[in-house]
Amino acid sequence: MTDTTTAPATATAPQSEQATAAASGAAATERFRSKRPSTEATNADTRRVDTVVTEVLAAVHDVIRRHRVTYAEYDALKSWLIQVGQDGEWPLFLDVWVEHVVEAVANEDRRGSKGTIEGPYYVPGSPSFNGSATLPMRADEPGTPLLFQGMVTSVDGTPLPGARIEIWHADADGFYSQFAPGLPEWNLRGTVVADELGGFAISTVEPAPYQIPTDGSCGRLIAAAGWHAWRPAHLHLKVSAPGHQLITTQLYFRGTSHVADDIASAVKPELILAPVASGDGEGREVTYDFVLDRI
Ligand code: MBD
Ligand code: FE
Repeated sequence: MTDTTTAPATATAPQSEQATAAASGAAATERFRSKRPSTEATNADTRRVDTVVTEVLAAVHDVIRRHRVTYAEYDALKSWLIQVGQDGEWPLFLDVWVEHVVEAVANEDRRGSKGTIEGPYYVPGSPSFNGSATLPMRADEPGTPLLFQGMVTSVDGTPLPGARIEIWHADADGFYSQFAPGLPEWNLRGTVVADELGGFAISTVEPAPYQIPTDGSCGRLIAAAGWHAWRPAHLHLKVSAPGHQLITTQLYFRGTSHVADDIASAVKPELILAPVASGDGEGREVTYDFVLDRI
């Protein structure tokens, strides 16, 4: 491993502000708008729109008939849907309850590493490091130190030097930089370029489980339905290399809460890490290798 670098993180928001659903929802909505082309730009085939939308509506009609949905419930739905938009929580809602099926369909032919959902909190362009890095973090960043290392190879086992590993995750309080106030801009976000052997080593801290904000529309739905609001602690990753398909994935931690009942249905057995105590006794470490499918 070469080039161990640590980027200083720079503060962007005052520590005094509270994390609110409206603030992180608005940030996620804004982020989505800025990264995606407008819907007018996608070439929607009329017949496909007809088929898919007709079937979605038929499924809704069927539920209304089977459960004899009332006008009071219909009006409650209308006001809730309006509020989801006002809270900016459409990205959150869709990524928690819909994206996992889109991901399963999109990646069903892959032979390499498993992917899973991206979620609402990816930001492109994080600080870049060569081979081995400590993610940008605060001087007093809370949490158990975690060394996450491995190799990136092609499906035939060929190492992929120069592969890019983008990583982002919540802090030990469950907050993501750029979506909660008071965190340095790139806190716990980075891009690590694999070394000449395809290897990488990333020092960070273990993330906490993530609770869907309770004060917004998604939180109201969860409370109304009597569900829990939790995702298990996870690392988000995007791994890519020339000539290979980018994989978007997440990794979880064995034995941590909600690994078996993720509200976003995004855990797969292959994605559960089992870190061990580090040699230096300071924290934990784990090895995980990424295998990329060819384009
Ligand atoms: C997350 O951190 C996340 O990964 C997803 C999918 C939804 C909400 C919060
Ligand atoms: Fe997440």
